[in-house]
Amino acid sequence: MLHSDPNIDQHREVWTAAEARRLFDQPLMDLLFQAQTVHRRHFDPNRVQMSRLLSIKTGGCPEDCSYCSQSARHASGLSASKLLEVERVLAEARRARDAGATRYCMGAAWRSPKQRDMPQIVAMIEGVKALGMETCMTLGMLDAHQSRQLADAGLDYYNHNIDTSESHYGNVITTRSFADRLETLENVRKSGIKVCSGGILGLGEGPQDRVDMLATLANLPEPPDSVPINMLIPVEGTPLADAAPVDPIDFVRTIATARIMMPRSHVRLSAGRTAMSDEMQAMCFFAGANSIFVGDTLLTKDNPEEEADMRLFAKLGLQPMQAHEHVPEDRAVRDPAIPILR
Ligand code: SAM
Ligand code: DTB
Ligand code: SF4
Repeated sequence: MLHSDPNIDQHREVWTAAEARRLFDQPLMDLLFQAQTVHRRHFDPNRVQMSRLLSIKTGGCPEDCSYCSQSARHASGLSASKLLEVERVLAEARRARDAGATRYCMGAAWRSPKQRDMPQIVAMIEGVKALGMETCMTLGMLDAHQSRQLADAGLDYYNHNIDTSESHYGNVITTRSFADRLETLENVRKSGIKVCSGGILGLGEGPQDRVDMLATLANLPEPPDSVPINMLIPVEGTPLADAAPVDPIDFVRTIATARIMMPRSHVRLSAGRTAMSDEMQAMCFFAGANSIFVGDTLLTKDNPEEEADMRLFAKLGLQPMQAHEHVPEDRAVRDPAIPILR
């Protein structure tokens, strides 16, 4: 189906929910083969981008996201802290760079940033860039003016997840709407910052919610540059503490479907890797995931130890992707034998 929005490249097709579901439901071997074929057209399949996270303002968040340890509305036992000093952030960033991270992602437990915090945020962006790393921030909702301020500071990426499908959204978060999320994504895109947006599996959603979420992302005026797919880390004291675990094969199917629907995006195997076997992670990389978070802490929860990731990379023959690495389009080999691919 062609895009009906006149502002969008008319040659780019939109994904209908039904098309996305057909991809997702295929026999697994067909889905994986297609995903790996698409992946090889646009990326070196043996390279994985590595991002490092730092919580620059932890806990005490006014939003009620039912998965999150940082919401002030849940008794997760996490105490709120103030925005970190710029020097502290830069010292952490330097360590991450020396350990091989190429992108530094700074997250704050805010509904949206306050104007008084902007000078500190701008100084963090400028300082991390000066270390030679790509910068990413996730600070909650942004209006057009705030997006421009961050763009002017040189911010490379802004992370803002849609988390789940539009129809499941209200079951997970009530203090903001799905439309609010899309509005921030639009402000970010218009300011020229690259968009990082994805979601979480394990929020009680069904398969149609998963593909609907992917269709929303793939059908944005430009698909996000990075698409984090998180697996819920159940947090005691939150409404989703006892949510049913995600079936690993369904998780892999979601990664593969994301790869096919957003062929040029970095698909990030995000939160939840401590609960995944090496084999499951290997399947995710085969399905087209080509980015991870490195370092033993995400924002507030555990991530695999650096040595464990180094062992996994060595076993799989994976190499870190360099900052700003780009695979030229002419490297692509088209395979006309696969009808579903564009
Ligand atoms: N407060 C900002 C916001 O929500 O946009 C930024 C930080 S927020 C913690 C970043 C993302 O982390 C969320 O959108 C969600 O997708 C993910 N996340 C949070 N808690 C999680 C959990 N327990 N398990 C998996 N992913 C989680
Ligand atoms: C994203 O999609 N996942 C990251 C990042 N963007 C900011 C956050 C994961 C958080 C996991 C739970 C925690 O550490 O509190
Ligand atoms: Fe706040 Fe972000 Fe956590 Fe939601 S996900 S409660 S907005 S920190």
